[in-house]
Amino acid sequence: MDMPSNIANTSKSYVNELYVMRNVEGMSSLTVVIPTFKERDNVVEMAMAIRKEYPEFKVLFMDDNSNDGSKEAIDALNDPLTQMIVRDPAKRGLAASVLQGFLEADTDYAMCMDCDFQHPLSALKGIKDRMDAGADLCVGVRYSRKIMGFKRAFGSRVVEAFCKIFFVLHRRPITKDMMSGLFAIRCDKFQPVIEKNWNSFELEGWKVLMDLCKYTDFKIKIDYEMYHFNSREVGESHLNPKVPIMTFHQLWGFGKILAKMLCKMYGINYREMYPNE
Ligand SMILES: Nc1nc2c(ncn2[C@@H]2O[C@H](COP(=O)(O)OP(=O)(O)OP(=O)(O)O)[C@@H](O)[C@H]2O)c(=O)[nH]1
Ligand SMILES: [Mg+2]
Repeated sequence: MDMPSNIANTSKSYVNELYVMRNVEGMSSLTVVIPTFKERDNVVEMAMAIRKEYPEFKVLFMDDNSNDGSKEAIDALNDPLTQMIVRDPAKRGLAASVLQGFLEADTDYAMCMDCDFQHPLSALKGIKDRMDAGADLCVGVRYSRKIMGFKRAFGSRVVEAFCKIFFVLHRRPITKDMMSGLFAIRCDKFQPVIEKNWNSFELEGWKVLMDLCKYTDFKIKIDYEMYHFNSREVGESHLNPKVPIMTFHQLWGFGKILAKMLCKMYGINYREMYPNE
């Protein structure tokens, strides 16, 4: 394929060559939003793996001030479709990172996924195809959670079932995997919802999909893509006792009572977590 000389001369880096060779005529329609905290050992591998499989996707890392060289490593790739935004340390939060990334996206769709390869890259194609076919929201659904270990997988199922009951009672939409960290949205439909409800979201929480279902004010066309969930190979898990507390806190009034009870159990100060209540 002949490359326009002005583009061919811009960079000799591997990623840029891939970009030029395979994407020069295409426009990105999807941004992969990846929240990161201390993922130095994964970011470059992730950026390059996505670029290789999906030359036209934009990649947006939303980093919570890791200060571990992640930003420098991503900048050094010199990939025009990949960037890392380092967030305000005072506003740290996994959900805040994902939601801000969704607002930053200037493509038709935005998808979130983790940076530790637990979500297989092969699933991204199916999700994108389903969005192209007209879905507002496509949720990646894990075939099995066994890889998390029996206790955690069981806990995840029980908490999810519990959350679903609350959503049904409050007449809010549910999805097959409410806890999934792999899903895509239509930006034109969801960005206004995020802007309007920013202060109501559980911004430090982890269950972003659940909050989007909670606050969305239109009938969502939902589709699903099944995938095999992997285990984290490199880097450290960030899971901590505050995660289930924040998940319960998303469940309206009764959920907040449960969150307070969990705080007592774990010896965590609820008032410090939610000073405005
Ligand atoms: N921006 C941001 N990203 C975070 C934060 N905490 C975790 N992450 C990222 O969110 C993603 C999911 O975190 P993980 O630690 O993998 O959580 P998990 O998948 O539930 O746990 P494991 O199964 O043990 O890996 C990863 O890409 C993390 O780097 C945070 O406070 N801010
Ligand atoms: Mg993980």
